[in-house]
Amino acid sequence: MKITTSLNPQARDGAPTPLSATATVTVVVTDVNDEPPVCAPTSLTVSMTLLAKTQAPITTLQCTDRDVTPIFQQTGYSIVSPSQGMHQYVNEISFTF
Ligand SMILES: [Ca+2]
Repeated sequence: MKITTSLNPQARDGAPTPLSATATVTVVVTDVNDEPPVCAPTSLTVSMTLLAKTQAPITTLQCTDRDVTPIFQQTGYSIVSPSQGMHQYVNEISFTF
């Protein structure tokens, strides 16, 4: 995202018959990655029976990012706990049994 706007400030002297000049100031506001992904819910507890189908999804976790620029909105998922050795960064995540 890039927002551009222009201002035209005027300078005027203090003479009885003032003289003035103007200038153009262009302000460019660019987006930064200032929004972290947000997951809803932030915690999931899933119960399943031993008769559950294998390879079937048992839950879905969806996270969003409020940044405007597409590259700052992309979310990836990794499992960081309790399997501390497993830090795989993927574009989507699903849990299957
Ligand atoms: Ca972001």
